[in-house]
Amino acid sequence: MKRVFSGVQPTSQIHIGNYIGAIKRFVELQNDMDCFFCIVDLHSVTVPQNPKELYKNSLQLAALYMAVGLDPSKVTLFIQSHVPAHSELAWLLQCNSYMGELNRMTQFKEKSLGKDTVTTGLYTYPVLMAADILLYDTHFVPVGNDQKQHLELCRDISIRFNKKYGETFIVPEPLISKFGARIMSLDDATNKMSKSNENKHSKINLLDSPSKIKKSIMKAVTDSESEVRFDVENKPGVSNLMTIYNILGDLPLEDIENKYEGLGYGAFKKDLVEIVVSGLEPIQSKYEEILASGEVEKVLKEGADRAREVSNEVLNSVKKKMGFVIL
Ligand code: ATP
Ligand code: LTN
Repeated sequence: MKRVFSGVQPTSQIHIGNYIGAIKRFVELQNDMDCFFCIVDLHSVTVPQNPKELYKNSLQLAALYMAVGLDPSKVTLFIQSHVPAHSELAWLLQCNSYMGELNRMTQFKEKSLGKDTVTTGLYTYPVLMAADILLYDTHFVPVGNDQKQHLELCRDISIRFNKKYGETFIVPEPLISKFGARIMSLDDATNKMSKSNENKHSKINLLDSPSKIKKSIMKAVTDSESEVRFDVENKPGVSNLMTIYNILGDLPLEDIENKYEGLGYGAFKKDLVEIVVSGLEPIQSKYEEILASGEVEKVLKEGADRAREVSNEVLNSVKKKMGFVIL
């Protein structure tokens, strides 16, 4: 069975961009592949975190993974910091990657822009991500479009390591959807929907109330026309809302255009509110059920046990190849 690995940071709330671009795809893959889905808490501390919030968000993300339909009997769900091999391989890979290639990472440039101080962890973030992936002999990595460059770096590092020390790593392939891999911010359709955007109406979180969802969608930027038409270049706001409608409402773009011909944005947005609210409702009630059941910790413990077992084998083979003494 082919292996899949992906991770989401337990920072803030999970939004529909994370869901459509990544997590929804995890659910689709779980029946056909051996999947590892990680809560990447080590990545989240590359920028300042409130410890209490980090703790709460990590368990919340585990419950959400299950609420969207990931089945712990089929997939391995775990927290990155529970598996020390991630930090260990990250160090070994840091010694096999170059500042020149990290300097090119656009996410680092964006996240450090205008900051007085930036952690070295934020700089080496992509190498830890490469370690996450390579530790599990991963074939496929489902992610949103913003992670494309990090995946390319991971491939480069693995190919270079294999050349230098002999075949060690499987070179992973990104799985990035042709459609929906970059959901845009509701308040500015030129930027991606992002957890770190402080405007709460820029995004829809999976656990948002119906009234919050309604407000955010009704406020969402469109344009001065009134035609519901998919045209990313000239109508980025409307096209973004149509993408969400298409994926959560399961209606082809052409049918959406026909349905709202002559009706304007008001009717379209009103229906989109319904679609999003009813799409998130089952996730929200399952989430409450899972939290109440108290099974999250047990699932994470079992997940970490399996993850440790699989990753230790790869870590040991890397150490052997590099010449470390293993007793
Ligand atoms: P931030 O923007 O604050 O760094 P984030 O929203 O990107 O955070 P992550 O935990 O870093 O959140 O991302 C989890 C997954 O969601 C990744 O696979 C990422 O590519 C995907 N993703 C993030 N934002 C979007 C988006 N707007 N559209 C589609 N996929 C997204
Ligand atoms: N950098 C990713 C999160 C992440 C990840 C991974 C994704 C960390 N390790 C391994 C896929 C595979 C992000 O979403 N910002």
